[in-house]
This record gives sequence, C-alpha cells and structure tokens, in this order.
Amino acid sequence: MKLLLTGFEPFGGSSVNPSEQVVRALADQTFEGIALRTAVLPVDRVRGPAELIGAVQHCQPEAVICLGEAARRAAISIERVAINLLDYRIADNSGNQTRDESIVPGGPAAFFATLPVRKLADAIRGVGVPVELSLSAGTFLCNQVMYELLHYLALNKLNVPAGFVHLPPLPEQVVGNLIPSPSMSLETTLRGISAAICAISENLSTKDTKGH
Ligand code: PCA
Repeated sequence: MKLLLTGFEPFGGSSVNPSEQVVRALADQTFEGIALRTAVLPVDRVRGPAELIGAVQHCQPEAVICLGEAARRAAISIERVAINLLDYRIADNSGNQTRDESIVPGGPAAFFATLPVRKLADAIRGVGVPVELSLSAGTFLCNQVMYELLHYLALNKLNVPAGFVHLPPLPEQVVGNLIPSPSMSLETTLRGISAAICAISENLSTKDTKGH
C-alpha cells in the first residue's frame, strides 16, 4: 500500500515543527507492506496546498495523512472535518494574513475526513498514546490543506482515504512559557503516528474505508 505522509515546516516564530520531525523520522523507517512517501510543506497560503496536491499527483497514493502542529493540544488530534474558511490568526511564513475568505468560493461548506478516524484513534490509544477526535482543524493553513486535499480528491472522483492529524508541540517549544501549556515528546508522537499508519494499511486491506 502506498501512503503519503506530509508535515509542515516551522512557523509562527518557532524553529521546529513536530510534524516535520515526525515525517523526517518516519521516512527512514520500514513499515511492513507499506511504501511510505513523504513531503514537508511550506507554511505558505499558496505553495502549501499546491505542493500537497503536486505530491498526490506525483505519488498516486492509496491513502494520505497530513500532519501539522497545534498549540495547546494535549493529545494527538484526529480532525474529522475541514471547513471552507480562511481566517488566519497569524500570518503565514510569507506574511499573508487572510481574513474571512472562502478557500474555494462557492465550494461545499465542509468536507469530512475520509480516513477511518475512529479506527485511527483506537490504534493510537492502543499503543498508550493520548488521542482525541477533533471537530475543528482551525481556520489557518492546516484546515486549508485538509479542505483543498479533500476537495481535489472529490472533484477527481479519487477514492483515496485522506485526512489531517494535529500534533501537540514538542516539550522544548513550551518549556519557557510563563503559563504552562501541553506538549508531547517526539518519541510518544512517533509511536502514535506509526500505529495510525499501520491501522490505515490494515483497514485498506479489509477494504473498509468508512470515514467520519
Ligand atoms: N500548523 C498550522 C499550519 C502549519 C502547522 O504545522 C495550523 O494548524 O494551521
């Protein structure tokens, strides 16, 4: 099974992004029965989604998991839905701060993830890693790439399970915070995402691709 796993470069003044580190670490690992393809996307309103769609066209994956960082999340968060709204709370790495715009004018209000989200959550919990199903991917770039990916797959009638998973920050990103906020070690996050990858592969081999 060919699976595309993506992360994002650092943004918002941080020098690291756990999603980039997870993608780079897992790119060197072998998963039985899985051909893993990886990409690290720029935090740029135009180039981020464009590079993701380009990677999908190039790799022709059978499943796609996009990863990103979410501040203040205490668990790996499997996103159930992407909404057709850009309302950036901070600027992207190119200085764009889009407010109150649609991602695809006239497009559907929302798309549900087509990954088997409940099974992924069970698999992550099964290896002892905190996980939740999330009802909002925000209104920044992660929601945007999830929406654009699901829109592209739907438009092209590609039956490829796809979705987005937000990761808590790494401990070194929050250690200096005056108000304490949650984090997760890279090792723990890697264990959870590895379990999710194996669960998708098992689910695809049983041909049950029920999403939300
Ligand atoms: N997180 C941001 C964009 C890049 C990332 O890793 C988000 O949650 O939208």
